Amino acid sequence: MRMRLILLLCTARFVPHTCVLSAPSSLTPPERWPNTGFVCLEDGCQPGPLMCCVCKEYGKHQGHKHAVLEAEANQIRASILDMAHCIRSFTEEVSEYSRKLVGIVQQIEGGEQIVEDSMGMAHTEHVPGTAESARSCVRAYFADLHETLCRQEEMALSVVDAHVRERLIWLRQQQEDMTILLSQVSTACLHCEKTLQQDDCRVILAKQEINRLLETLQKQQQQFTELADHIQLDAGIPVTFTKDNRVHIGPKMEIRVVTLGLDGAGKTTILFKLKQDEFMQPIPTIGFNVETVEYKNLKFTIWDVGGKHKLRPLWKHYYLNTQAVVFVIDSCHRDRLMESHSELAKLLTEKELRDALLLIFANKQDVPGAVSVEEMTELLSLHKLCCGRSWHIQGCDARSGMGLHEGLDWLSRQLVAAGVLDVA
Ligand code: G3D
Ligand code: MG
Repeated sequence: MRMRLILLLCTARFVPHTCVLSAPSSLTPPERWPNTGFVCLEDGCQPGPLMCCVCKEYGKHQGHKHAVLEAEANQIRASILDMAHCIRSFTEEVSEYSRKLVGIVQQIEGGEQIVEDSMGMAHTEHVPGTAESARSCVRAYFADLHETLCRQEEMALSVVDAHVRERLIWLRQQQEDMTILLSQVSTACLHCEKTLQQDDCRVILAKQEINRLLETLQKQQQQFTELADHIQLDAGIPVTFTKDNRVHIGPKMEIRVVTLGLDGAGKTTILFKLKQDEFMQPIPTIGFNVETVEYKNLKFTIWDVGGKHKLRPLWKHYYLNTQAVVFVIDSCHRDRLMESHSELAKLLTEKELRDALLLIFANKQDVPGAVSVEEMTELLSLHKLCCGRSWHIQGCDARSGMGLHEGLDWLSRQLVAAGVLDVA
């Protein structure tokens, strides 16, 4: 910009000089006159002013002057004025811009400002700049994250501690049982040995008691064998993590899911289908159904809560510790889509479901004319409604089971922290 300005000023300065030096090559055409220097302005010469050097009255006529030069100079003056005007406003613009730059730098850096207190006393006050505010914002975010992580760590450790405690209690109980068993067995052995050394008459008398003893021992041996077959004595504590930093101990990860939606949407049918893989005639759910569905490495505890209008206020009692919400919509009931939308919108404002995954089943896709997944997404403005959370919409037919496992697959992928548990 600075270079351009200098160039403009140079051009302005050189224009008049060039004009003065230029000379006509002939007397005619009038458009060349502005380049001619001196003209005769005497009456007789007026119709066709000529350069004084060729005026036939040269010497008598006094009215020679730099008329054209003057006009040209005036023109140049005018253009310089114009340019000066432009430069002035340009300068103002640049100054204004510079002032703004200074202001922005101040706003970013912050600083001291003099303020008057209620007593009229002036004192300086620190005004934080945007840099400081941004840093505070980052600090607050990470402090919050840190707090959440600490809380999650405490919870995860308490899960491990509870597991270890229960396991040790059980193992110690087993140790005690084994000690008792061993002492019972050795007592029985001693008794048998003693009996063996006695005379025939006493041996015959002890027969019943020995039989009872041996029977008991056999039973205990059987129980012990069964127990030993079922229990793997392994000191390992396999720990896995969900994506929301919950800890899980054991081969199957347990996930708490709540199934919600309007009455008649197909929640119970979905639950039955997942549980038994066969269609049963559902009866309207009055309270709730709860089933455990095992799928891949996951163990879903699914709470199916009644969707009738009167029961909906009860939904919130099922939100605690819920990792996923399955919201079922009847795709062939267009009239009730807006009702579904408002119930879903209410759900999404619940604090306890803030981190819960959302799987939407667009059920009854087998019914001709059912709203497709794409149309449902559009009609319920799902992208807007579910913005900022993990959600997925899955078309399904609960009667045949079509789409149900795809939905659970999505949940599995979302729930298990990457690389921690093989859900394939
Ligand atoms: P709810 O638990 O959400 O209230 P239900 O819903 O599971 O009780 O189902 C309500 C009705 O819808 C039931 O029919 C059920 O058979 C039917 N239904 C559920 N899923 C589907 C589906 O995918 N396709 C079709 N065509 N029907 C389905 P009834 O006749 O017993 O009311
Ligand atoms: Mg039901």
